[in-house]
Amino acid sequence: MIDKNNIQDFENRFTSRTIKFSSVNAFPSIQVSNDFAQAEILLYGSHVLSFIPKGSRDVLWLSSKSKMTPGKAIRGGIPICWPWFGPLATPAHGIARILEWKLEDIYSEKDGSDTLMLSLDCSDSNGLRVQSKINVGAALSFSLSTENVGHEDYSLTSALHAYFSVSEIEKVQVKGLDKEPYFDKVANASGFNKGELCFHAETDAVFDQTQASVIIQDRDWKRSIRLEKSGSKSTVIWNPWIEKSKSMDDFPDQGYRNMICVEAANVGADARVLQPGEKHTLFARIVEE
Ligand code: TA6
Repeated sequence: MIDKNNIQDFENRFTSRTIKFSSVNAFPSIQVSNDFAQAEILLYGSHVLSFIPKGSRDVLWLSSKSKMTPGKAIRGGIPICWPWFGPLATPAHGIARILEWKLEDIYSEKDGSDTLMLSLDCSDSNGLRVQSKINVGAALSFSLSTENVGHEDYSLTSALHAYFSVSEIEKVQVKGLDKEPYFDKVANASGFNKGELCFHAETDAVFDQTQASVIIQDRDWKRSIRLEKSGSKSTVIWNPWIEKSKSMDDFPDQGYRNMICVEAANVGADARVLQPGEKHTLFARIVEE
């Protein structure tokens, strides 16, 4: 489990009006509540569970049936897929989301937002170190910086696998991917997107030539969520729909109706080969408009 002294150490060293330490099940968590938003981040997986802009509702979706047990991925929030995406190796989506991260620092910025920095040292196994920098303000900003401290090239694939909360999936459009090629993992075929994305069936689309920001437009809740990114030429869009929702024991049967995954990524042709000593940062900024 997480080294509680690490938390205790911070509780002793760190007093703040806007940051408190708590726990979710047995997972130590950091609760941020400032003038802009509230958020909860677990040290487990450096996992953002929620981001609630002041006066609004949670931007992120978290399954009511999510496991909260060591070694299991959490269903919802922003799981980190790293240092591989999907079934490239075991476990699917890599190890970062099911490992204990070290809390490196927490501080309040001059603008009143709050920043957390966490790290994971896997140099003994794959030669990689990774650091997350999470800023909670009017927007949620997330940097995932990987350094190859080993002696071999490493082909890194990763994603900030964000689950966004929506009123009703068939009332949602995703904009920003017009005229973009993608691979349809459901049809196992390439496609070319025209206009906005709408959702009326299982969707698992990998756009691997786009640096564009994406907007999730929710007609019922009258809100738009913008996802901006850098260090990424791939964006993954996922909704499991009916049958796949039923097949996952950590996913409510009707859960697909109230979520959409839009993931800033480095996947497919956008994999990043890190030579020894090289670094890469995948960055996403999420803001409700
Ligand atoms: O990002 C889409 C995806 O790769 C889907 O293919 C599906 O597997 C989803 O991730 C969830 O994966 P998980 O391992 O978290 O159940």
